Amino acid sequence: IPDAVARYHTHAVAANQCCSAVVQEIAAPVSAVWSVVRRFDNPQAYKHFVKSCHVIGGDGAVGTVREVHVISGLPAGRSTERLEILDEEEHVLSFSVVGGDHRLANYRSVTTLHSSGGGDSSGAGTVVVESYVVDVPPGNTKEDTCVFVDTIVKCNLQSLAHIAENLTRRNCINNNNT
Ligand code: A8S
Repeated sequence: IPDAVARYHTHAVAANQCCSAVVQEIAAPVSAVWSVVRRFDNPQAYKHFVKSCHVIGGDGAVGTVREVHVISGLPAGRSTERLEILDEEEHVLSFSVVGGDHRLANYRSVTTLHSSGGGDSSGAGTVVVESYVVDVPPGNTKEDTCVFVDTIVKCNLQSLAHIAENLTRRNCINNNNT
């Protein structure tokens, strides 16, 4: 296991909490994936469950708070989230849930990007690791909670892959033309 993975994805998990991780391979360089992930103010760029997002405090640095509204049909309307880590060198973003009307109390996630594949830039890809810890809602099991959250995170990371891969394809066309 790379150092960075152990460092960022080792969580303290209390008895009433559950913890899991999702890994997604993306056929695009880390720079392209990071350009999407780093935008704490714009999660709707790849999270399809997010209807809108407004920064309600902070200047984009750690401590910035956003209010996310989710699409209808989910057991939630909004979520208030605080930026915990934004490391532009190591490509790490972490946020925690500090409020909202949903059932994922004390949710915290960490997303890290790792370059994979070919030594040359053309074949370079990215491995995304996203882990989280969350309180198990009263009346639910750890298993059910993890299935629910894993499903959301997998959707988000698959969508992230499509977007970053499309960005990369467009750049290739531009580079070949100039
Ligand atoms: C993320 C991850 C998650 C978001 C969950 C798990 C959420 O936005 C949705 C439904 C809920 O019930 C909880 O990276 C909450 O955004 C889609 C509103 C927090």
